[in-house]
Amino acid sequence: MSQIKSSQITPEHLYLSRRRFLVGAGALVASTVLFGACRTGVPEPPDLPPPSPGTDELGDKITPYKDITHYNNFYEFSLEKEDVAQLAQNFQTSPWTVTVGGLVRQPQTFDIDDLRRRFPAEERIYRLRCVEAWSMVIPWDGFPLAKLLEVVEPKAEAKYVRFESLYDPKQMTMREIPFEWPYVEGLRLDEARHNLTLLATGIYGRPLLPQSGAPLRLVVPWKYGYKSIKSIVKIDLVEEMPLPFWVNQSASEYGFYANVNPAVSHPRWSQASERRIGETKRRPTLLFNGYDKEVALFYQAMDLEKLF
Ligand SMILES: Nc1nc2c(c(=O)[nH]1)N[C@H]1C(S)=C(S)[C@@H](COP(=O)(O)O)O[C@H]1N2
Ligand SMILES: [Mo]
Repeated sequence: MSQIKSSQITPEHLYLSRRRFLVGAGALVASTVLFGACRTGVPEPPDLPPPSPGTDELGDKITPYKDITHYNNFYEFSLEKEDVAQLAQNFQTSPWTVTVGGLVRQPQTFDIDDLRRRFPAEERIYRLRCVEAWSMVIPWDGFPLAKLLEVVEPKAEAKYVRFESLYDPKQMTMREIPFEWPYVEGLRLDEARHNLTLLATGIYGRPLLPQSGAPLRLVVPWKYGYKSIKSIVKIDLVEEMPLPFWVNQSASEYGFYANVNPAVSHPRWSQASERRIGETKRRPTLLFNGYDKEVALFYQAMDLEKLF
């Protein structure tokens, strides 16, 4: 335990500015508990068997359910990955609506239950690579974002999709931190329409838990995890490039595209390798997180050093 560096238990996004947050958030943040430690008040997750075949298409093992649901980045609740599950356990995810509008012919507000009925979930086993250089393999249940976009009929002027998370300070515990809420993300329309781009409603065949972004979250497997915005309430088709939450906090460190790229370092750490949760040895990071065959065409003419 004593060998665990503070950099491993501190969100890398905030590593240098941690003191500032400690002052602001006080005891909540100071009560850091190492991953795997026993917590009181957190319902123990079941030990679910991973769906067959138990691996992704590269043969990488599916991450245990407990790790997927107890090591989370969800800053609306906490900066501490091990605390999110507990702090989010009473988050109200029903009733829930998602409003889809902007540059579309058929703007609509969808009830989450109608969405689920209308777009039956399929299973997608994807690698999730956080910009902090840890990763997991997650069996999602969900439907392609493209199906929802088809229903609302984007207009010709629509170039990007902008996503917004719920921000409800009555329920979300990170009230004092100096971030600009709500959490916002964006994709280029062609990226949004790619078949890999998923709106997830479940994990391991179970409905999403609050810590994972219930009841509806985006999953874009070839991009850093911060693009995969949680607990979505609003989706807008827009003409201008949206300003994502992390780009707004620190544009020199986080880009709009956020494509996983071992050759382009974060200014404070290398992206050449990663720590797969459950493994001890680091493993090399793959270009576009291993989805290069599917998405490389999108970025052929782009300078990925500049448009990171
Ligand atoms: N609303 C919201 N969405 C979010 C985040 C967040 O803090 N708030 N964190 C992002 C980051 S940095 C990552 S790595 C993934 C983590 O997803 P997971 O906790 O399900 O593994 O969620 C992303 N989506
Ligand atoms: Mo992340």
